[in-house]
Amino acid sequence: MDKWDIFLSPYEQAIQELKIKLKGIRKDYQVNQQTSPVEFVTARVKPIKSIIEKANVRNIPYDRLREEMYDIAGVRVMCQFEDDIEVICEQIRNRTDMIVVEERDYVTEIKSSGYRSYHMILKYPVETIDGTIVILAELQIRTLAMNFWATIEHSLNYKYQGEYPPEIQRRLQNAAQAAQLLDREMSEIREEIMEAQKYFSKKRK
Ligand code: 0O2
Repeated sequence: MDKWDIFLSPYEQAIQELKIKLKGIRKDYQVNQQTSPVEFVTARVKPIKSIIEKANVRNIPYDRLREEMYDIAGVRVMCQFEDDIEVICEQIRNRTDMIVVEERDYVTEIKSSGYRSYHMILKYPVETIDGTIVILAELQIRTLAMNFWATIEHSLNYKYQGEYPPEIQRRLQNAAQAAQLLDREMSEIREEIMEAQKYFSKKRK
């Protein structure tokens, strides 16, 4: 095993546990016959190449990575409606198995790129054979529309490294506004949608 495998092992464990716990919230709402604010959950450990690149840009030495790089473990929760974000945040804040150390509200404070999402930095204890290791993890909470935009922009950014041709830049800004409008429109008919989904899930049973 090389040093990266050993270093990343608690992060791998953390994302698996966090995924199960966040999916558990969804299940809990369902068994209580309530509509879940959690639609689906994804998680990843940052690739070694990206960790090294970010550490170089931010001047973070290897032995400070655990303290200073908070998104080595990344978990993403997608929801249907913008109001669900706050419901999920409250659930997370009230838990005793993870501690929220920072919150970044890019839903209200939209990034200049057009990016919208709610971020929480968590302290999460991982039990290992050498004792408890407390790691930092980044939880991103966003609607399906926010996720659609961010996923597309992320892959475009990979190609253009942030240096978008003006036409693409303009279209991305338009798409960000369209995603925002979509969230707003869906929120307006939220009750109708939820009723329909309740009816649909009853019928499937
Ligand atoms: P990946 O591939 O997702 O890991 P800071 O300078 O500390 O304020 P930092 O560290 O970039 O900024 O943190 P921030 O702003 O909270 O964002 C971290 C993550 O949010 C990013 O991780 C992305 O996942 C997402 N994100 C932030 N801004 C954008 C954006 O404009 N477009 C998209 N698509 N995603 C964004 P990484 O490490 O960039 O990437």
